[in-house]
Amino acid sequence: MNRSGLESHPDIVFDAARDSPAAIAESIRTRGIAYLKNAVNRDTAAFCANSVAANARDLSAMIGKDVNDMPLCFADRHTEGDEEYATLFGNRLSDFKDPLTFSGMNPSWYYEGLRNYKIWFWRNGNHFPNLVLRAAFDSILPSVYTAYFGGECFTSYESNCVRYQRPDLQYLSYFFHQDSSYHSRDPKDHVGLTTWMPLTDAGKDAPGLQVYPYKLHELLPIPEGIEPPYLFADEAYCSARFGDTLWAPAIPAGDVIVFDNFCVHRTFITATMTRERQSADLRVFPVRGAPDFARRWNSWTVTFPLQFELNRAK
Ligand SMILES: O=C(O)CCC(=O)C(=O)O
Ligand SMILES: [Fe+2]
Repeated sequence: MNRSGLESHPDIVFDAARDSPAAIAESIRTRGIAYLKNAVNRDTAAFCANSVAANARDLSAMIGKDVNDMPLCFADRHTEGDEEYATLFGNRLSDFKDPLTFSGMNPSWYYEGLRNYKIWFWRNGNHFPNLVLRAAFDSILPSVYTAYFGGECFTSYESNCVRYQRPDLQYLSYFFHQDSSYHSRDPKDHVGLTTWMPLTDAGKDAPGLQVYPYKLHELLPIPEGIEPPYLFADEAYCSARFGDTLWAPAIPAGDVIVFDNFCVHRTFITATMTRERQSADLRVFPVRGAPDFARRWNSWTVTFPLQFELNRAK
């Protein structure tokens, strides 16, 4: 089987320009996953990729550590000229500059206080240009989410992120896991959807994503002797059970993969990948029947059908 081609799984591949949100939602329901071609603006994605790389470099220089997982606003940056990319509320990239300048972050944010520099960004999500959110909101995705959940759903800024994968940062890559299994080991809580959005072409000469493209209903064992909370599933168990069936599509920026909380996946990274990849993860949960862990999140929240809610932010 061709493990990198779209033709090996035609029944879960859709085109955002042609296919209906209902058909896409049905694929996620029955297979746990849908691959959407042409889902978001490719130029915006490419611009955000460069912004993530530059912002990550600045952050690493500030804190003296490599990072590969940052708040969503790390895709926003004024580089030069008058970038025309649509921002969430019409604010201008040139007024924003970059997340470190805008926030006034200094190295103490990383090591002191709550020991998590992300909290300020999570709570202030509504003040950023938010190019990634704007690209997602302008796409078929909100209709897919509401079709899938059959009603209102939301995303909390802290459940989303931009990532950086590079061959030399392989030690920071993600082994087999099911999203949300860090937060809960109760299958009833695993009602959310993840949208994985590469900002560069991925899966060929830059790290991609590898998935088990069939519906699962259970949470996989974590390694023996590990006490939850823990994100990763047992490596040997997953390789033995899923090894031959894993799919790692070559995916251009502009396409996305949407999958449910039971979908087993990991970073796909091989020795021949020489280029770096930036990507965004958006996570959406139903309003009715939201898991407790998602109710406890305390950052800026957006509800679909589209509604901006500031009252959760502290
Ligand atoms: O981007 C990656 O390599 C891993 C992404 C992931 O696990 C996710 O989006 O949930
Ligand atoms: Fe994941």
